[in-house]
Amino acid sequence: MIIKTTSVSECKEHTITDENVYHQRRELIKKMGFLGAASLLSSPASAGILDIFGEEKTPEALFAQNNLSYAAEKGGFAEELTPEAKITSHNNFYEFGVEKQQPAALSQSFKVDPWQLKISGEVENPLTLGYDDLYSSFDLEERIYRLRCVEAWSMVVPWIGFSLAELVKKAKPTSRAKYLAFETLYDPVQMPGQRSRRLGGGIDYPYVEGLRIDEAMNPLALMSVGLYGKTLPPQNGAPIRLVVPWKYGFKSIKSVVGIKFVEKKPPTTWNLLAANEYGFYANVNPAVDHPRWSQASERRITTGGIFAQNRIPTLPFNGYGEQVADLYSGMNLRKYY
Ligand SMILES: Nc1nc2c(c(=O)[nH]1)N[C@H]1C(S)=C(S)[C@@H](COP(=O)(O)O)O[C@H]1N2
Ligand SMILES: [Mo]
Repeated sequence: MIIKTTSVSECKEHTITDENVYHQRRELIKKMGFLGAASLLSSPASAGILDIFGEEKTPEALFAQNNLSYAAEKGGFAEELTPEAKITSHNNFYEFGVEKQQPAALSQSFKVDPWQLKISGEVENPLTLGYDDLYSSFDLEERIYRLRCVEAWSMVVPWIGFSLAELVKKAKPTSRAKYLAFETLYDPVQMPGQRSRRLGGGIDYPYVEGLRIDEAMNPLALMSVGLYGKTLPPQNGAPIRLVVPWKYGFKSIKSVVGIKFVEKKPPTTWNLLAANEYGFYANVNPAVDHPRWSQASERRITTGGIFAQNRIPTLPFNGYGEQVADLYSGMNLRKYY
């Protein structure tokens, strides 16, 4: 078990952190006031998550030990964070309804402990992670990422999670492993969208997604277990979801129960539903419009009201081109949309 603990003193941190980011972090830590309150009030959902000192911890208490300076390490991230209340009330999670407010309303009794995430297929080391393992098997970090939905809205989210690359390394892919096939929980009793075509938007469940193995190994690809310093709320994909910040949001599959290493490109939910509108790659690309709307700009969801304009230009690869463009060199991104 590797947990990155913070040994950096507040003072030293200030000196290495750009002013903007520092204040942003202070804000975040203030919002994380739960650290006192929540960990005292709520009994741990599950006993048995141990930190490096062998002490029993809630996931939130574990998060609090972690180094939250990712944004600073990356040279600062000056964009305004989307407020937590918006990130957790404006969701796409069709298993809990197609309207933006439905997932928050219809998912609150979703049971995430026990959980099993099964890693299988073309690997030397197949493994199954239980609920506790999600928080204690890998080095947790905070990552502040833009999230750009294919519907042309976007947010800035402070995720907590671990690098997907670490999981791939642990699984030890064989030479035949070319893609990762992800699968969301199938549980129509708990997920009303899986029982009703109207609520579920006509998707054939379970929701599935995929990445090429080199995409999965890119350090930006994150398996997220929290946001704003707390465990993920059900509507954001509890207990564990993928976050691929350079791709449209639908690639960031929620409530994952399976990751299978495979030889052939796996089917993906939105591509199955409308192949001419949603490709396998789905890299954010302002130059390639959706057949029914422009992708040149987006509405950034900030502190403004629902009618706030906040229209900003969309960046190639959602602004992460420097880190990921090499993955697609020589590819025609109009054809492989
Ligand atoms: N299983 C599952 N994963 C999903 C979806 C979904 O409907 N089901 N919606 C996707 C879409 S379209 C987006 S934009 C993001 C939204 O994530 P958020 O609600 O945390 O902002 O989740 C993605 N992951
Ligand atoms: Mo989306």
